Amino acid sequence: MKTMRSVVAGTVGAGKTTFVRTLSEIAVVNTDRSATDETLLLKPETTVALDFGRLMLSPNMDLHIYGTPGQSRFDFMWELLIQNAHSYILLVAAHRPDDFKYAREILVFMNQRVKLPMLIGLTHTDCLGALEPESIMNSLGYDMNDKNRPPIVKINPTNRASVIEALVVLMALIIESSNIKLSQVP
Ligand SMILES: Nc1nc2c(ncn2[C@@H]2O[C@H](COP(=O)(O)OP(=O)(O)OP(=O)(O)O)[C@@H](O)[C@H]2O)c(=O)[nH]1
Ligand SMILES: [Mg+2]
Repeated sequence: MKTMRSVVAGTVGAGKTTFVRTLSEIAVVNTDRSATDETLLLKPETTVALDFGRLMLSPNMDLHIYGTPGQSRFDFMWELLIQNAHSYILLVAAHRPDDFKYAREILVFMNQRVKLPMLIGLTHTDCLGALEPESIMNSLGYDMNDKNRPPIVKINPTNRASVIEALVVLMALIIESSNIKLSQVP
């Protein structure tokens, strides 16, 4: 059995835990605990270590999917998870512009440690005040016209079809980065 490992990183409340729960075929390992600080204003619980889920990709390949904590005081978990990953998704809540700077800091953290296929997942695009992808990408330090920028996918983590769609984009990036031709994939 071959195992792919993907990490779902991103800002507090962006939807990382929800993404893992929606995708996983097994009961997820979840470490959400009562929020005690400013996160409490946003939601009652927050991830303190990791979320873990699993999905069969084929009879001989599975995907282990790990959600990170959003809070930077748990960044030792970001380190641990990203060092063992084959790819990652950065989730950014499109309706919380105050968090874009922090999302950029998470990106810098990851990119200083690994060079992996990754995409930007915009969540909460259905919410009031959601910004357009171009403006969010600018805040993250990307030029929309730059051919080398990561792909952006709008994701609703509560919707399985949406989560699967993002996963397909991620898998295509992994295949592209490993120089395997799509026609060779069984
Ligand atoms: N309307 C809407 N709600 C969303 C979306 N994505 C996530 N949510 C909701 O946002 C809330 C927070 O989601 P979580 O999955 O706990 O967020 P998280 O990124 O794991 O948060 P931390 O672990 O605290 O960093 C949940 O109630 C989700 O249902 C979205 O795209 N649209
Ligand atoms: Mg979480």
